[in-house]
Amino acid sequence: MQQSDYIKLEEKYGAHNYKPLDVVIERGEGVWVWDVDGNKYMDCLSAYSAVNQGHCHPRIRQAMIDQLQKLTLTSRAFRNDQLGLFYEELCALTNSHKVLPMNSGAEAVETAIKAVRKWGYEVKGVPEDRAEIIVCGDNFHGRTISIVSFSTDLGSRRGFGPFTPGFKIIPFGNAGALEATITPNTVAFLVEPIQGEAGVIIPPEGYLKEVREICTANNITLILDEIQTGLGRTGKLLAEEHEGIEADITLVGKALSGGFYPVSAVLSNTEVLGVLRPGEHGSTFGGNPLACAVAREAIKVLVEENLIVNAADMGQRFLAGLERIKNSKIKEVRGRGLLIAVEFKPSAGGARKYCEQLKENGLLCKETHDNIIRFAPPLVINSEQVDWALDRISESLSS
Ligand code: IF1
Repeated sequence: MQQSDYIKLEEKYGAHNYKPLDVVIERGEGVWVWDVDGNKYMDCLSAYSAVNQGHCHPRIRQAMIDQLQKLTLTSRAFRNDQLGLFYEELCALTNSHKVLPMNSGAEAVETAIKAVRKWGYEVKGVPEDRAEIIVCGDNFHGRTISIVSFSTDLGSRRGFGPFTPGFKIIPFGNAGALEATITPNTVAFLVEPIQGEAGVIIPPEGYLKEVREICTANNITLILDEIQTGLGRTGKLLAEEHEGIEADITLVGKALSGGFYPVSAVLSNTEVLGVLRPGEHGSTFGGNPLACAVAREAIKVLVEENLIVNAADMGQRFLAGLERIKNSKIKEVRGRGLLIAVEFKPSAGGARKYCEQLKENGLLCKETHDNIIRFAPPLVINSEQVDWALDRISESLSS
């Protein structure tokens, strides 16, 4: 089959809820992927930070194969020999007390919303059904009805009402706005340490520290959504470390499995998760032995192959190289670790055409919000590969 045949099938039978680049990938290894015609590309999106460990990492693949031979799913009606070890290793890595395992990132977000609401009613004393959660404009936390209920992106919410109540929206990066929006019914503040989908929006220095203090002073749960920024992406295990704070609830997903399997988790440094009792929350696949075996190895690879420090070092190299590109249409280059964005001025006519050019040049990336290209290669990238990418980006982006 030709690439065009695969594309025709997708167009004919698939819902059109995406507008992908027309590249049909059949194999991946490390930072590289190959299309069905054998063309090789560097993946600078990493499946939105789900393959931080690189495509088809051999150690994670082997752990999955080994577990596949034994046991894949028991449901949580019974126990299994991987779940407790997954809990222990994830808690040790993130200094957490409790874990609630789910599958997708959105499910982890929804779980956190349920837990903090219940904590509000049972512990904080908020009147039933009056819990308020504060979120930020330009947030991205997933695509369920409750989550898009507090999205400010019209494209994510138009036509999906009626929406879930109980959310208040404030500007990102403004700690004063948080303080001013708190009421006695506020149970949590949910925020991304760096807004990924919004275009790698980095808050002012000290913002997360201020937010942490405000939440503590007002007995409000700080929920950090690290589903995209976590697990080494920004050059720290968790992005919260850049400001030396600890969230009350941390959400992880994506690279938690190295891209082999949907695995997410809600991590709690307080007893917020303690309010959930048997039968009150769950999921068929949440915490299944295959997911846990894969995640345990994915975490080990992240730590033992020093991918977090590598992300910091290679991110600096990547950012410095991008800043040297001469193109009057570039508005800003920004990033932390290997979560990097190039924002174009509106006069540039949009970022998509640069993504198309970069594809022709052997590099895959994706535009976000029309004028921004996000560069987020797997954290296994080495300096030669960074320089290879910079050569091609410079070629494609230089005016
Ligand atoms: C798509 C981007 C979008 C996330 C954060 C929760 C979730 C995500 C910070 C939900 C998921 C994915 C979803 C995917 C594209 C990608 C994405 F931000 F990464 F670029 F959409 F905005 N919190 N982000 O980034 O996790 O349920 O998807 O496992 O929807 O197209 P999920």
